[in-house]
Amino acid sequence: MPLQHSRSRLLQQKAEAVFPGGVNSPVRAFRSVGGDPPFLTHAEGAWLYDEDGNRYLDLFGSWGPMILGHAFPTAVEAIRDAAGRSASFGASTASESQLAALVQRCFPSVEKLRFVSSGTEACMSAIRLARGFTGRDFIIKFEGCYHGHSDAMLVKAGSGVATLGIPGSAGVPAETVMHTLALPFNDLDAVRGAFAARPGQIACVILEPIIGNAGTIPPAPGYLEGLRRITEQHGALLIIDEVMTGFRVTLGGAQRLYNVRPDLTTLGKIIGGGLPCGAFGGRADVMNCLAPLGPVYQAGTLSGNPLAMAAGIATLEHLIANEQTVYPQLDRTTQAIAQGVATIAKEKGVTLTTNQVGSMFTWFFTDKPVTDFASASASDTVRFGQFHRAMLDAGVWLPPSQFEAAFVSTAHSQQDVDFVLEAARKALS
Ligand code: HOZ
Repeated sequence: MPLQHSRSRLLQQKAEAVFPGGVNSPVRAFRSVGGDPPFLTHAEGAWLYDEDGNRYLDLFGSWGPMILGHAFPTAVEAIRDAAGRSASFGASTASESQLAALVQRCFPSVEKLRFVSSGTEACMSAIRLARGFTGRDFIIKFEGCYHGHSDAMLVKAGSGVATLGIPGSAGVPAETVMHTLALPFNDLDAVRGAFAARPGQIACVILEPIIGNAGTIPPAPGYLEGLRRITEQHGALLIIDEVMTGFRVTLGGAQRLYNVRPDLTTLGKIIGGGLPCGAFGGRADVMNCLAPLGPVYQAGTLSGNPLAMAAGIATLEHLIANEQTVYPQLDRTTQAIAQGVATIAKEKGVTLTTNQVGSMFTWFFTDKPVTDFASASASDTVRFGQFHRAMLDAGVWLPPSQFEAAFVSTAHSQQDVDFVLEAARKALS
């Protein structure tokens, strides 16, 4: 029997009167999967609760930050404690340096950093910095990678842009993106070609090292190392966007997993323990180009916000102290879910390609390997929508788009794995 969403439906109608599409971020409207977006009241551990009294096993983790599950006790306590001392100062606090030290412990390539309020800001600032440092205008990004919604990045982007089939956003002047080169992912020849065509003009290459915003797509063996070599040869910076993968696929992100040292790294999601926070950082000589030391401007009233710092510190301290148990556990749970459902699909004659790296994964409805945005887009997204609705009805909340990664947390238990497999048996019937 389908779940009842009458209160959520009413709230959605009210929301549509004030928010475009009834939402404050487009993919939340469930347009590409259909059905009513449930309105949530609270969450605990791996479970989400909605206005109609339904509960759902959470496989999207607020799009990535909730690696320890919802309402993780020490994070809640840290946020409460910080809030009692003021929600914002707009001035320096010791907590900023404390979180910075934890970030540096996980990411040795981050010699200096800046906190910002979102992944969008982190990527936008890193690109400006790369341009300022090199004195060059062109940037290379990859099709299906999403680096936030700043103008220069809205070219062949993943996430909501891919979900809604928007080729590039209206409102972005052609002049703003004329220096953005969007190339196919996992194709080093395309990158070599772009550098050959524009010698001395390309400031940086930015990428999601494991794409999450076109569904999960890992890098081919040698791809990241190849990008490192090419950027070095041409005096361009390599920016690894670890907004999704940072503290997720290993404590030190994808750069540790694949042993590649970028010039700059962007971070978000887990770094703020669920509160709005991002960061960008890397080589000290590059970071020293930022104002007030250098000519590249970047600022923010809520940068280094004390609540976000407190939640980030509590989260990273837990991950660092428990690294040896947390990451193997996340891998095992995710493997059991991702491969378990793949096996059920096979038994039922449903063709699935399952991409998984650590605790991020995606089921694509295709029999072909998914290695780039073209192959992700060729999968059956209508079938994904049907699957999404059936899983939601069976009590499992997947990301509401084929072009978003699913995330598992440390709060997911063996019973939760069994619950997902049972739901999939129904959904794939
Ligand atoms: N860009 C986010 C994940 N890729 C989606 C954010 C949201 O809709 O809340």
